[in-house]
Amino acid sequence: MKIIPAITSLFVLGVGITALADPSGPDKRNILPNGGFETWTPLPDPPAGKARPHLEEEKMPNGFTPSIEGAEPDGEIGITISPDSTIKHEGNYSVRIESTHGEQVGAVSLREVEVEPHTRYRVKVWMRGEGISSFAGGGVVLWTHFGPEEGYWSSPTSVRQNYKPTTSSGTFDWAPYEFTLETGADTRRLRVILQLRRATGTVWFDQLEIIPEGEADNAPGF
Ligand SMILES: [Ca+2]
Repeated sequence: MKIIPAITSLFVLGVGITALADPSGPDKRNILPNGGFETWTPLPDPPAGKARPHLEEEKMPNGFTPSIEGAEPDGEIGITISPDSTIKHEGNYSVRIESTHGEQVGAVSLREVEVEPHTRYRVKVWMRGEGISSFAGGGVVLWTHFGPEEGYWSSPTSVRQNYKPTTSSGTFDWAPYEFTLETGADTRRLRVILQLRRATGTVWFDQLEIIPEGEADNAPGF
């Protein structure tokens, strides 16, 4: 009859370990490499005729691409993307998007990550903002795109969704922002886009994570 106290102790130990885990630290279930923006690599020149944000030393975080809307290649580029080793939430760097042009949209986009169909994922990112003034519904906006195969963006089955955190303008300290999404029957790829949209000011992102949380409610059998 000594088994019951043994089970109880294990249970208490388990709860203790959970309570000690740092809730702002990384989640072990995260499937996204370099979501902490720790490693950066120089990019080749952009294709002719395509505008690109200013990049510090032409570098981007590995696995991410830069984009700009509302700019001509030979016109004013008001978006700058850089690593920040001073203002960061975890590790050695965050990624910073600065805008001096309120009609442009600057983005750091995850290329693609493999995901499972009929699965619920939590997308979580830490954000900080300084002096963000937005126009025409802009500010900090996050997007997800998912679809069946590599390069699916133009596919009719591609699913696009946008999320606007309540702290998407003004000045705010590091805070986590998260949402969940459920993949469909044929979803195999997911992209996450971090935007500073039609705004001036600066936003920092760090510790972007994509965390699988089990079967989606839309799975067969529900
Ligand atoms: Ca980091």
